[in-house]
Amino acid sequence: MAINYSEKIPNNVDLSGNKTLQRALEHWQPGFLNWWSEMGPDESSNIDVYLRTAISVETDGWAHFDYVKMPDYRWGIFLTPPEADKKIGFGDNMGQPVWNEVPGEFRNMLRRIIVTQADTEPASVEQQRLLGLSAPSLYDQRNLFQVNVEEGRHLWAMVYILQSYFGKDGREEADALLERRSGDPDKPRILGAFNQPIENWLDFYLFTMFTDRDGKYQLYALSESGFDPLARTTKFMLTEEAHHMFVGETGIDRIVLRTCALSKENSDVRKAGGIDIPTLQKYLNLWFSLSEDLFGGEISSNAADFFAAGLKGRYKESQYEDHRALEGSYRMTTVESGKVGEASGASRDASERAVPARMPVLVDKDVPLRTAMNEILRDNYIDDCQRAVDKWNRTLEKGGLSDRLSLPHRRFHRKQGIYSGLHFAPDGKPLTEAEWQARKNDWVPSASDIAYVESLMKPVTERGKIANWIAPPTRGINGQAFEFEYVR
Ligand code: BYC
Ligand code: FE
Ligand code: FE
Repeated sequence: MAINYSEKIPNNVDLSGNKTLQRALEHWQPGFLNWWSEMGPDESSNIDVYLRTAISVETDGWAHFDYVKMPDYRWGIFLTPPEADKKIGFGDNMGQPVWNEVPGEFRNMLRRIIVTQADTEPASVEQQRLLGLSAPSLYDQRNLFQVNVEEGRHLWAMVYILQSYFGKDGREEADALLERRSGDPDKPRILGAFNQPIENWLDFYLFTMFTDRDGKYQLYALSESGFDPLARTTKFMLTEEAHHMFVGETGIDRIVLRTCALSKENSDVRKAGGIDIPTLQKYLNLWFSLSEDLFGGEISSNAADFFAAGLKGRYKESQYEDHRALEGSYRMTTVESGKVGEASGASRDASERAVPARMPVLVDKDVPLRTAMNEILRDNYIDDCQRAVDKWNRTLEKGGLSDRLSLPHRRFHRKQGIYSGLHFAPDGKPLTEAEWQARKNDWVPSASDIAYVESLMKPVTERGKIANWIAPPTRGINGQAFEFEYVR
């Protein structure tokens, strides 16, 4: 499974042995490079970045570090090795040999999953396009670029599958991936969070913390797939994903650490040029809720079909005993049909009485297990996010601040699923529209919060120096010091 770097497209899938595919991918490559120069990191084509490149797919020692100009990065196709006699591990086809071709009856479903996954990769690069110009340090700038080139490689990973297994449709989908644009009203990216602007480095750390972490859970679920090429490619993507989440989780921790230090200089952290914890909490509320939406509806027949077919499993399917999930149910809090009821009690002013202030009525319900697969994956995800929040809170405690961060309730600020279109407080309490309007600036970033955070985003490009609002990392990349010239 050695990676062949002597070819135009580095790969460990014997691309030169499949001329048709090789031609199709070589045909797509210039389009990708055009897209990268147009939509990739701004003003970055001529700088040297200390990047890691995959040299083998084995878990130990797969990475090589060196200075690379990003347009010269060797984007390629890397799959983990096939396992002998591998069987489908869940769903209706459990126990049958895994597929190495697309099963005809599941073709549309599978294409849709792969296209959705693929679309997020270039989207995130587009969203992060301008951040390099305001990086708080060379170390952070380098990490941003590392994430960007690897998301580009994830696009390659999915395009390889589309072009290898989906014929003409696959080639058309591969082209369309380079045509959609994050946030474009006419040709937007597919999923909500990938059309949301990432305007500053606080957005970036929270995105890599929360949104890339959705990627982790989705990729884990796809790495269980009975369609083996998808399982093998997502497994390797996961090894790259770990660094993206590291950047986000430690980025927030370093902000928290710095805020603790600044609060000793001035109890008003903003006056000391830092990011106060209430502002951080609002940004956290925003990105966590946007990322929760990426798991789809709580009750989903799509998810049930994906599971039944054996295309998309659960997180670490082997942790479960029953891999068919035909029996059993999942208890969740839903919104009563008709969705909203009269607001109860309390005096309301005339304007609100004219339009009755209505709020959601909650009711617990058992749903068939297979239809709850999105929610089950979201549960795993929320536990993982909580672990990180607990860690940040230990940093706050050690730093002598009494503020604490928390995840908002899963009902808060949702745009997908059963809670969408309704209003809930961060603790999950139902709200009327008027209550939400009155309080929302306390819960998600207001225009003045955004302007304040924006005012901090001044680039620091000197070796060993860092912006005032964030602490340096405890160690550098690949054993290098923080002072290392990560970008030149
Ligand atoms: N925004 O049954 P439902 C990553 C649509 S991140 C907009 O509830 P389903 C990365 C849905 O498509 C990981 N639309 O949902 C991170 C459906 O549309 P139609 C990406 C949404 O299908 C950082 C309708 O609502 N990978 O890798 O069970 C940087 C009702 O659907 C959204 C994947 O997502 C939304 N948030 O599940 C770089 C894996 N949510 O049919 C990269 C592949 C739902 O009415 N995707 N809809 O037109 C899937 O497995 C599923 O499609 C989803 C949704 C989990 C996304
Ligand atoms: Fe990715
Ligand atoms: Fe990622």
